[in-house]
Amino acid sequence: MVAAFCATSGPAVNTWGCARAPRGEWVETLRSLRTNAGSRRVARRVRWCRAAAGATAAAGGESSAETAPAGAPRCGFVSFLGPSNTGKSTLMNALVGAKVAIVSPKVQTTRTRVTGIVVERSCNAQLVFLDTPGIFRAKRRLDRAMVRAAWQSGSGTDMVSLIFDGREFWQSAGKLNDTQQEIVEAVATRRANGQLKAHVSLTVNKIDLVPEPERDALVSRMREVVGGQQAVDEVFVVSALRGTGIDRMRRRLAELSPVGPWLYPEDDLSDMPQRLLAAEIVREQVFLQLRHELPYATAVETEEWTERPDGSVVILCTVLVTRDSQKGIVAGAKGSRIKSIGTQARLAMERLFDRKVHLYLHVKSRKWDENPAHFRSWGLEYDV
Ligand SMILES: Nc1nc2c(ncn2[C@@H]2O[C@H](COP(=O)(O)OP(=O)(O)OP(=O)(O)O)[C@@H](O)[C@H]2O)c(=O)[nH]1
Ligand SMILES: [Mg+2]
Repeated sequence: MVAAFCATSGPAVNTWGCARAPRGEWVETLRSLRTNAGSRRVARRVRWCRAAAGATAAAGGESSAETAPAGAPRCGFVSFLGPSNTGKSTLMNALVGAKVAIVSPKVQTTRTRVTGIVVERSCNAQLVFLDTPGIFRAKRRLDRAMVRAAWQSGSGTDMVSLIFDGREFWQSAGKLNDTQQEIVEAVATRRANGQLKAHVSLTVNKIDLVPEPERDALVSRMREVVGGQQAVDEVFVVSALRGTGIDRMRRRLAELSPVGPWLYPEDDLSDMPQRLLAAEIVREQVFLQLRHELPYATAVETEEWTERPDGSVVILCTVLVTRDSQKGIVAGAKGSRIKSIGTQARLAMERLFDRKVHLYLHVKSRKWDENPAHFRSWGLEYDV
């Protein structure tokens, strides 16, 4: 162990830097986060959730928007699929109205499926979003596992949304890049052979980065290129960062949700265990504060979570690197880097968990990227 650092409580500051929730009400804390086996495969999970709630409406089943009695509760699962860095996690946070997924300007930030839950009152609907790792040409084992998890996320959900970067499309003069093309073709093929029955939408994100006069033409072009390949039913145009188009998208997805009971308590914003969320919060700071390849060699585990009688919580997280030589870089001069990571992470945790947090960070070197148990704990397959 090179560094052990305790970030004790200070003034609570919102360090999330996420767009203000466009649904009008900013949800400040994650309440009733429940523990579950996050590693369950998506299709099984959706089925299980529905069975547990006694739901009768199957994904894409008979109880469609058209035939449902007015005001009947709805519950819809929506998975996101898209290249890395297109704003999937930012979009899910915006739709949910709270920060449940970590975000960074670096590619491949999200490593597993992350759930975000929200209620859309106008349709009496609960929406369950599955944010996924980005699709990219994966070489390392972890990358391959991430990409596979992303592809699997669409199975069994009611809706799939392809999240593409509008500015990138604009900069490429209206051509899909290889990854976008691969996604569109895969979706079209799966739809054609009946493997994918979900409603598929295309979400053009980062529209704020496209000059206003160009936007309509860009969206028409994208419809043409993607719609022409039988891949999508509908197009949403949004800026997840600015909140543009988010209300409309949430309402529409709620309308498309099958009739059935809500599967989570009304206040739930995610079903990720708190220990996993704590680790993710530290990992976000690792991504934001460390440079070059180091974030990709890093994983974070929560080793201890101890509730104190005064309501505070003691959390011990370990930052894992793959080589001894990387420990010093994570620690920084006189431990300054790990101290800064700890301070920012602790502030974010206090905000999220709505309580005082005593955060201890250790840095250890371990071949975590060759450990099947580590993959399993994140719901990822090892043998890919
Ligand atoms: N300008 C602008 N930036 C955005 C928007 N949405 C996301 N971003 C930025 O894009 C970067 C990537 O966002 P993420 O939400 O982490 O993207 P992601 O698709 O989840 O990335 P991976 O998890 O790596 O696949 C961050 O710097 C975001 O702030 C948007 O609508 N407009
Ligand atoms: Mg992400």
